[in-house]
Amino acid sequence: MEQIVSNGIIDSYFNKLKQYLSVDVAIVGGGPSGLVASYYLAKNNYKVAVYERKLAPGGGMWGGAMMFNEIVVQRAALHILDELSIKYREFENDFYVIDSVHAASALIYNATKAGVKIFNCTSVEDVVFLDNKVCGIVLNWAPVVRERLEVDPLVIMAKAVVDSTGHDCAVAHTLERKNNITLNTETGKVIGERSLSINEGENSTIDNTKEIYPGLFVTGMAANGVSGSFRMGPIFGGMILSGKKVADLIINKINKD
Ligand code: 48F
Repeated sequence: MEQIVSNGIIDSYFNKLKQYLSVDVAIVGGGPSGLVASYYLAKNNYKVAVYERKLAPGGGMWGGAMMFNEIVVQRAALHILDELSIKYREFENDFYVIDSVHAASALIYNATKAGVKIFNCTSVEDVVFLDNKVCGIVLNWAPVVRERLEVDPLVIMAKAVVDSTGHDCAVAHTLERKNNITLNTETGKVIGERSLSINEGENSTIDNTKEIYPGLFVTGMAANGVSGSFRMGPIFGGMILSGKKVADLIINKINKD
C-alpha cells in the first residue's frame, strides 16, 4: 500500500514532466493574465504549460485589496467571465464585484480542465536564447532559487514564451540583462512600472500586450511594467482581457504541434 501510493505519484509526475519537455507555449507566472492566456491556448488545442513559483497559482487575485477578498471587473471583460462560469454582481454602472477566491479558483479549474498543465513550485530563472530568438525556459524548483542553492536547472523548449510574472516582469528583465538586445518598447529596454493610475493602467495593459522580442510575449502587469505604464490595484478587467489578447496573438503567429 505504501509503495503503491508513492509509485503512482512518481510515475505520473515524471510522465507529465517528460511529455512537457517541449511545448507550444510556456507561460511563466500563474496569475490571472497567465491563467486566462493558458485557457484560451489550450481550448485551441495548443500544448501549453504554466510555471508558477508559489504552491498555489492565482497570483495577486486571492487577496483582493488589502486582503479584503473581493475584486472589481469592468463590463468589457464580462464575456470572458461568462465563458468561465464566474459569478459577479453589479454594484455601480459598468462595475462588477467578484469573490476573489471564487475567481482565482475558477481560473485554475477552467485552465486545467481545458488541458493546461500547471507546474507549481517551479521558478523560471532564464530563457533559452538561440539564433536571436527566445526558444524556451530554464527551470528550477522554486525553493532551490529561493534558498540560492547552487543546483543547475533543466530546460523546456517552447515555440513561444509568455512573461506573465506580474509587477516583476521577471523574464523580460532577465532577457534584457543577459543579452545585448533591443526590445519592442519605446526605449528598447524594460522601462519599468509607473505609479497608480487606474484608467490609464487598465487601457494600456491591453495595448502593451505584445511580442517584445522574437519568441517572448508579455501580458498582464508584466506588459505594463515592460512598457513603462501605470499600476492599477485590484481591478482585473485589464488582466483578463490582456490574457485573451496574448493568446490570440500567439494563435495568429505560431502553429501548434
Ligand atoms: O502578480 P500576478 O497576479 O500577475 P498578473 O496576472 O496580475 C496582476 C494582478 O494580480 C494585480 C494587479 C491587478 O490590477 O495589478 O497585481 O499580471 O501573478 C504573477 C505570478 O507570477 C509568479 C508569481 O508567483 C505570481 O503568481 N512568478 C513571478 N516570477 C516568477 C513566477 C518566476 N520567475 N517563475 C515562476 N513564477
